[in-house]
Amino acid sequence: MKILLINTPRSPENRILEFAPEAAKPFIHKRLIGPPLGLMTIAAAVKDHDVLLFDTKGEFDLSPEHPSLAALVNKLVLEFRPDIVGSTAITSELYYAFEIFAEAKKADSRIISVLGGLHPTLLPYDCFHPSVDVVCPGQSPHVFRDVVDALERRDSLESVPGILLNHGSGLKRTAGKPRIWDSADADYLMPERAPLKKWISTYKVGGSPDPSTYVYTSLGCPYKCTFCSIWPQFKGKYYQRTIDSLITELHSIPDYPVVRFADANTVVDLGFMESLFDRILDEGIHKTFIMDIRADVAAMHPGIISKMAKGGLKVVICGFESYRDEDLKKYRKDSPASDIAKAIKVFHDNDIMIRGNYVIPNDYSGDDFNALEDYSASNPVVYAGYTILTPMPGTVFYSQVKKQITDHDYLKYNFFNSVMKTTLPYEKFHERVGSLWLIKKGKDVI
Ligand code: B12
Ligand code: SF4
Repeated sequence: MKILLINTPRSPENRILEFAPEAAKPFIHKRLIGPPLGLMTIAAAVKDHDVLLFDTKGEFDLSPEHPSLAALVNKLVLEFRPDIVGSTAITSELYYAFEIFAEAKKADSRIISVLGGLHPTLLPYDCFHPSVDVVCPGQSPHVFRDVVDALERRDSLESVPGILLNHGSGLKRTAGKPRIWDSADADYLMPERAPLKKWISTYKVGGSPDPSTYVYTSLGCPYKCTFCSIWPQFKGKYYQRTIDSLITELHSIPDYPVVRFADANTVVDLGFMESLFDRILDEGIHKTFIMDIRADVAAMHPGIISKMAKGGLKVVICGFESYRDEDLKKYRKDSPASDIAKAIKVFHDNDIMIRGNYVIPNDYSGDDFNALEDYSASNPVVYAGYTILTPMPGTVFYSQVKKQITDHDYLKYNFFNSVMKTTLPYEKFHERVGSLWLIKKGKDVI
């Protein structure tokens, strides 16, 4: 079968950038960079077929004068002539997946479109659209494989358990349960990186001259923060990969001196991380590592941070979220604000750069902004990020504030736009969030 996998472009909606003071604009995130790990894993599941993986994010970064998404898809379809087109979607990129499928079908009406990813996992029925034939929720490379096999055999897709099929009037789940698939351990699939060579120069973060790739050491998260999409995606479970498989993968990616662990929360099992970094040191693996670590973990376990620093950990992304314990309790962060200063010290003592992220709720008053400005300025980090506390569909926070949501345009669900009524006037609110980015001047994004 000929399979075309297309990564969605980014949503351009960014009210923080739009309303920020000019001086702050250079420091605000414009784009996050990196290869599409989910689709690379899907490509690995069907690699004995003829697969073309196309990264529109990389393409648009490489060629700022790029053609429209529609023109690009049209060209790809006419040149490659796929039987199946697959795409992936987080909430803010769902409409682009619809557009990709619609354009593909316009170019060739025989194409079967298959959608997967985070949003279809959390809200599969939300993906009902005339352009979508099949929805594959969950970690579903094996399910995708079953879909491809069924299409090749010309079997009905009703024979594939665990998918949703478009019946015209709605999506309907097929009967039966999909096979059990252990994405982190026994069934781990080494992502297909070779097809992304064309865009490798765009996968550089934080001013690094070297490209980076994503590797996950775990899936899911054992914590239950109300605003987070990841633990609902994995139903609260946490799956750890094996050290041997990680070491094999790290040895297999010489083109990528920078490795960003794509985990939600990398340091959960301290013993595992100790052993992993022992092996990294023993095997002479020299990489720059970037990972997400909670403030409480660094505050309580400085030893593991220095061990990882010796093994190449250079950048940490840390969700500070708020300077106030009452907010952190409300978010179920399970870490007091006092851990922030302790964590910063531990990271700095180990020469680790921190991207500390604060989330700004829509009910922030002028005084709240002033207090956060003071707090952030007295707890400085190399990069600080300030995004909007957004009720992502499928999260606990979404169900808590559902009635207060005023904007249902998914393009705005990327943490850069308030989708609820703000206490300050709408423009002023975004301007104040934009001004916060001046406090610590990160110049690029991670
Ligand atoms: C890597 C990553 C990225 C990468 C690559 C994503 C891409 N596709 O291009 C980059 C850096 C580009 C990125 C960007 C953004 N991201 Co991001 N990203 C992640 C991260 C860290 C890991 C995702 C991952 O690779 N997981 C591992 C893979 C294997 O799992 P997966 O993607 O779910 O794929 C599996 C299944 O879903 C399924 N599947 C996936 N696709 C398909 C397709 C088909 C056809 C099938 C059958 C199955 C299938 O099978 C896959 C393999 O098992 C997550 C956080 C996390 N730890 O989960 C955030 C996350 C997904 N990102 C998020 C967000 C919001 C963004 C941004 C909007 C952030 C921003 N404000 O800018 C931007 C979007 C673009 C931009 N503005 O620049 C949110 C999404 C929340 C939501 N509900 O929408 C997350 C959850 C982070 C968070 N803190 O909440 N991101
Ligand atoms: S915000 Fe971080 S710690 Fe909280 S549930 Fe999500 S991934 Fe886990």
